[in-house]
Amino acid sequence: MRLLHTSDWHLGHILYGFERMQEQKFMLEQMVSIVKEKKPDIFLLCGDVYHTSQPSSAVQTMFTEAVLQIHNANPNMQIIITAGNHDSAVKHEIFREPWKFLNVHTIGSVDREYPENHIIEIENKAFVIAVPYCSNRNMPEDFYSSLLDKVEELNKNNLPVVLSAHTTVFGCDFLGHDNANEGIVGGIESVGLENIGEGYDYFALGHIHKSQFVDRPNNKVRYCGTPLAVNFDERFSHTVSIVDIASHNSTPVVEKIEIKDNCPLVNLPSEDFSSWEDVKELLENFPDDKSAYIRLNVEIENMLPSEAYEQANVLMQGKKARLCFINTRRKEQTTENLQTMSLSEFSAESPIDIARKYAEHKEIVFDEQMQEIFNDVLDEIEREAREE
Ligand SMILES: [Mn+2]
Repeated sequence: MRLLHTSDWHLGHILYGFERMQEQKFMLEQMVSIVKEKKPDIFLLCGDVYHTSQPSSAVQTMFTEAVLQIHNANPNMQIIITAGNHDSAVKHEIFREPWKFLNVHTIGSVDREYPENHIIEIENKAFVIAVPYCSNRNMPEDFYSSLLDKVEELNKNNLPVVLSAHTTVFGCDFLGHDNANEGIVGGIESVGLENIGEGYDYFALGHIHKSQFVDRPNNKVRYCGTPLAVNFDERFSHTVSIVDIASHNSTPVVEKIEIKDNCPLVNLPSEDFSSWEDVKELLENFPDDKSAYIRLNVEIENMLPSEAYEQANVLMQGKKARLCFINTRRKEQTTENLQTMSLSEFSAESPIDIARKYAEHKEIVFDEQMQEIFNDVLDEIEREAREE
C-alpha cells in the first residue's frame, strides 16, 4: 500500500498583503505530477487546506480544480481530506456526498454519534482512521484508541492501518511557528503519544510545519510539513511524504519529495541578524530578476532609522522580489517593558504575558482569578474566529 501524506496547504494565505495564488498553483501542479508518477493508493491531506475559514471564491476554485486533477492523475486512488484548525469544519463537509463520486472523502468535524464514520476501509489496501482538528477539551474520551480497537476487530486480512490527525504532539520541533512552546503550538495543546492508543502502522499528522518523525527511532509517527513555506522562519526544505507499508505490523518506508517554490521566502541575511548598513547592502545586491518575498533581519541599538522603509523601497526598485517586513532585534534584549518592545518582540509574546505586563505597568493586580477570566475570554475569541 502506498500513501501520499501531505498537510497544511494554507491555500489563500496572504503574506504581508501579498496573495500567493501563483506559487500555490505551482505547488498544486507538482502534486498532480507526483501522483501521476508515484501512483499512490491513498492521497491524505491532513488539515489546513485553506489559511482562513473564509477563503475567496478564486481560492476555492483553485482547490476544487486541483482535487479534480489529482483524481484524474490516478482515478482509483482514494483522496482523504480532513479539516485543520484554520479550516471551517462545517464548510469542509458541504460537498461531502458529491465528492464521493470521485473517491474523495471530506471529514470536517468529529462525529460523536457515529465515530465509525472516521474509519475508511480501502478494499484490499488499508484502513484509514481520519480525524480532523478538534480541541483537546472537545475531543471525546479515548477517541483515537477506541477507533484503533474497532479497526483491529475489522482488520481480518492484516491490512496496513493508518491513523491521521491535525494536532500537536509532545516533543515535536515547532520551528517556524510563532507563540509556541512545548505545551501549545499555534493554539493547539499538545497530546502525548501514550494517550493515542496502539495498533496503527503509521500516524500521519498535520499542523506542525516542519517535516519530521516524532517517535524516533520507531519512525512511524510523522509530520509531513508544509509543501510551501507560510512563515519566514520555516528555514527548511518543503516536501511531501510517500509512505509504503507492506502489511499490518510492518515498518513504513518513507520517501520525501521536494516541492519547488517559484517565489520563495528569503531572509536577508539568511541566518541571524545584521546591522542596517549591512542589510541594505545585501538588499542592493539581491538579483533583480529573482522572484522572492524578502524579510530583512536587522539588529538595532535602540530604534530602526525612521527612513528605513523608504530607503529599502528605493533599493527594491527594478527588482522582481517584493519586500515584506523589516524584522528588528535589539542588541540588548529588554523585553520586560511593553513601551520599549519592538513589534517583533511584541508579537513573539503570548497574549497572557502581554496582559500581565500591561497590568504591571498600570499597577493592576493580575492574580489567578484575573488570569482565568483572561483565558476564558481568549478561548471565546478564538472559538468565534474559528466559527466565522
Ligand atoms: Mn498549518
